[in-house]
Amino acid sequence: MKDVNVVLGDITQSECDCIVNAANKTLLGGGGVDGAIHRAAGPELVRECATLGGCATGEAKITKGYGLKAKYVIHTVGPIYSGAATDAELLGKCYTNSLELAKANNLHSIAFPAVSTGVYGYPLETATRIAVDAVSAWKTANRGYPMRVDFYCFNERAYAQYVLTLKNTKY
Ligand code: AR6
Repeated sequence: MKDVNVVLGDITQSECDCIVNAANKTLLGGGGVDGAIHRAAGPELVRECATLGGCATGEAKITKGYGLKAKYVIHTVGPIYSGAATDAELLGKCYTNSLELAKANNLHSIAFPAVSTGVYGYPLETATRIAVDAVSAWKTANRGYPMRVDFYCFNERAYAQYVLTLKNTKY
């Protein structure tokens, strides 16, 4: 897919215009990538997050990036994996709504973690397919708006899964 990359590494080091946080509904921080982003951004981030009134599953909200290299953080809340049909729909919405919010703010590069695949238990293989398909559909619908997408993978297994999924996708 044009302008889509798979990166093995720590998303807090990304120099994209915005990075996406796999947050929880409170937006007040947590473990995993959420904890890492808040640590790297510094305490101003949680102060801004506290003014946002939380975030529903599948939705996204934007803040500044403070101490991060990225200028903005887009906070999205993935579904807690349950096996229900709505899981996939909600996870897809996380990607689509994050991309929409980035575009609404005139941003042209975005880094995503593998939302819901850690603490929230979403099986990696399915979650990767949903992430890639959502980005692909959004790019098709937004032809003419340049947007670089970096999928950040925190381990070799996730990296291999993203590379394979992108390879097996027809655009
Ligand atoms: N850079 C990139 N990816 C990372 C990093 C990092 N620094 N750290 C972890 N990952 P998780 P979730 C990967 O659990 O499943 C939090 O407590 C990790 O390997 O961070 O959406 C929130 O507050 C995994 O592949 O997010 C919520 O309560 C992916 O990021 C809850 O966890 C997501 O794992 C959200 O759970």
